[in-house]
Amino acid sequence: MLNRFSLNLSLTAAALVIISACTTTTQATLDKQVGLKEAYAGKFLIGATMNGTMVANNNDPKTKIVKQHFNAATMDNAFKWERFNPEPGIYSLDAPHNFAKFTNDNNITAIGHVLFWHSQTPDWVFKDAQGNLLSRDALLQRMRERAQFMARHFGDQIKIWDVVNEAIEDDGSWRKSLYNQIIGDDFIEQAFIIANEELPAGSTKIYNDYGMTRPGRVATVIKMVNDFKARGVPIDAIGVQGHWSMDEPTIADIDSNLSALAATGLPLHVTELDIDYLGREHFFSANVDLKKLVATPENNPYPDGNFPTDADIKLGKRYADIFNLFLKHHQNIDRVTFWGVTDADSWLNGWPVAGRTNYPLLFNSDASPKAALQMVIDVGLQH
Ligand code: 9MR
Repeated sequence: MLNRFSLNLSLTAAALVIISACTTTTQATLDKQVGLKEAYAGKFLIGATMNGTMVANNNDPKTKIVKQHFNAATMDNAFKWERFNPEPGIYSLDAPHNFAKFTNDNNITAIGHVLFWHSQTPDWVFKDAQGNLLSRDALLQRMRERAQFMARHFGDQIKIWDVVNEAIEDDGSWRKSLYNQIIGDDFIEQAFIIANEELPAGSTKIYNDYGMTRPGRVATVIKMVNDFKARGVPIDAIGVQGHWSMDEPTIADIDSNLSALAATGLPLHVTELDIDYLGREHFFSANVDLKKLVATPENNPYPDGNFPTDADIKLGKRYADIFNLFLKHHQNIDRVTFWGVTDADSWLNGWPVAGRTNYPLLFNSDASPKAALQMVIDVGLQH
């Protein structure tokens, strides 16, 4: 899908890389460095997750990184039910409004994360004033009101939504969340019907999950999507989170997984990419409810924030392999979003081992670029 515009950009970008390679790394050089978004122009959007501090301050170094490198953005927590609407009738809208303004001002595609998720949802959502669990109809109505509120306040700016997050277990069974217990096994279907009726026409509605290479989960996702399409249940895209580590899943597994998901005919969004450099101990998943392990010198080798260059290059190679694969599938991939901007923002500093200093993203904690950043940009420029 390389058009003349993106070719020109790539050539300009390549020239800038050569210029920057010939000079010392001054701030001016960094500012001129070709952005990730230019390196992948014409292939897919490149996004990052932002937080409330970043969207409130245009001069935050991380905000500047977003403007330079990314053309899509997602808030990490601000739209989750717990943050957004912690009690009935109480809304926390500063960060969401700042996000809408920031993305609009900077021509960045805004992603809504997330309408319905079993986690980070306050108890009151599922209960009546007496503390009893709601009926199916009452919960569906509450979900509808949330979608209506989003449409009313953010419909002009946010046109892509993670509608349901993580509702399928590793073994492919429906997660027995309160949504599932109260509504039944058609919870996901009902969520998409409501989102379709309430969000602005043309909004992209995504089913989003982690561990998409797990055979049980991917089989259910594919079956569900095909069933939805056959029965006219409105779903528009599949979100592959991409919380991966250095060796899991393998490139071959990701490759066949992307092919299998794309065979549904829906576009794919890689929604939450990061590479857990330090590893997952004995399990592989992004289930935040799992028991946390303890940091030790063995599993926390760089506690002071100094990531050695050879490790940085290893990380860059892993990312380069993954981005080469994304390019192979680019006709089916609409967006690739990193879950954070710098290492300091990553949830992987707290999971699965509490208190580790992890190095999963392309920018160091002080907002300086890693070697891995240029390696990912180079992959884009070579295509
Ligand atoms: O990045 C989010 C982190 O700040 C929160 O503490 C955490 C709580 O669950 O959620 C993180 O984001 C998650 C996302 O919303 C859904 N997929 C897994 C992400 C990482 O846990």
